[in-house]
Amino acid sequence: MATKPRIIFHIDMDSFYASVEIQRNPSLKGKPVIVGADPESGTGRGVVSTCSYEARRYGVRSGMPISKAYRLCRNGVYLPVNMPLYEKVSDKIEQILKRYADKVERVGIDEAFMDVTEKVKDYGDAKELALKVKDAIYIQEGLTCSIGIAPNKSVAKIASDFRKPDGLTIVEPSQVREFLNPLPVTKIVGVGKKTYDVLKRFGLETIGQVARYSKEDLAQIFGKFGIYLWEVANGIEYSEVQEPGEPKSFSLEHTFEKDTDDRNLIIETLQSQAENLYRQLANMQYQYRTVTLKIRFEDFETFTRSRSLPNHTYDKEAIMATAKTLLKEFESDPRKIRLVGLKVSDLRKTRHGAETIEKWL
Ligand code: TTP
Ligand code: MG
Repeated sequence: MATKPRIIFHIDMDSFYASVEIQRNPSLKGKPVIVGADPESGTGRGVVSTCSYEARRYGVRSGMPISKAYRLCRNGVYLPVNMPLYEKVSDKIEQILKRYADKVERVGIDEAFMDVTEKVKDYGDAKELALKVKDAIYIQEGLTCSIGIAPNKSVAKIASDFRKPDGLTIVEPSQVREFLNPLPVTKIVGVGKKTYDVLKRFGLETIGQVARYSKEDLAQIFGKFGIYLWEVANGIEYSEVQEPGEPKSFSLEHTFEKDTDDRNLIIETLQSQAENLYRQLANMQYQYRTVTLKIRFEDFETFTRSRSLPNHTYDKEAIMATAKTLLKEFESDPRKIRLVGLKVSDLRKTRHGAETIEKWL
């Protein structure tokens, strides 16, 4: 079944710590603000955590010793890091984001992914939604952010960094390759100085060069990371937006004591698995959308078959009904069955407790 291409946002706050400081003390607005000063002396030791865009014009950058920043920008305002404050603001932003997407994955204090595939009908719609998110953050917290919109996480992440501050960069599926090709390979998450030095030795400095390089050779050089690089470079990276600790699926398997062709026994086993899975869903407060049946025959040949329902659902009976439909394909197979398994996946957190769900059924 063809699935709808995903629409992923990556949100990254602009000069985050510095912007929070300016928001709290508006007299700093328009000034070069450098966060990371030694709390005792105000300047001197320590490194720059971040700085306002005004300070960046002087060449000040994250990670630079404060002493160097001070030489570059003597009229800057140097402030100590106030982590509890930034964490509080970060939590509030997460709450705002959750209003606009089913899934929000925070990946750092000032960035997050959102999967809005189910919320919008196309990229035009996604743009409107992104503007709403930007407005909400600005109105509630007085902060600007940059958003990248793309069919996968890695491209969305690169896109949010493409135009900053207060940027919005949209890369539709058909534009992914042309967007990525000219960019330096260091734009890919995980490509630091060491990886870059190796890639350069192979003549790979742009993402396009990596995309056209052999996947096998990259795997030889970098192992699994090489495959990841190649996939990202080709715009075919499919990792999901994942809430922390969020399970991807619930599944159960049962190996029969003796291989069997007893249809009643098979159905009963699946029925008990379906009920058990439903209980797990209800307890953990998840809806599901996809049901997968696994069958292993006596000769160990194993099949999995999945079917997605039109919508996410709490429906207890649909687990078994779907399993039965999927089982039909194997009913004419003369081999005995060794194992059956059921899985529910494509999960979505619900707002209702298990008791509420029970009452509905
Ligand atoms: P970034 O998003 O990398 O930087 P930023 O938000 O300050 O600026 P930009 O507009 O370019 O996104 O990092 C987020 C926060 O993490 C940043 O505000 C401070 C902190 N940080 C450090 O403490 N040390 C560092 O070296 C970097 C890069 C960030
Ligand atoms: Mg940022």
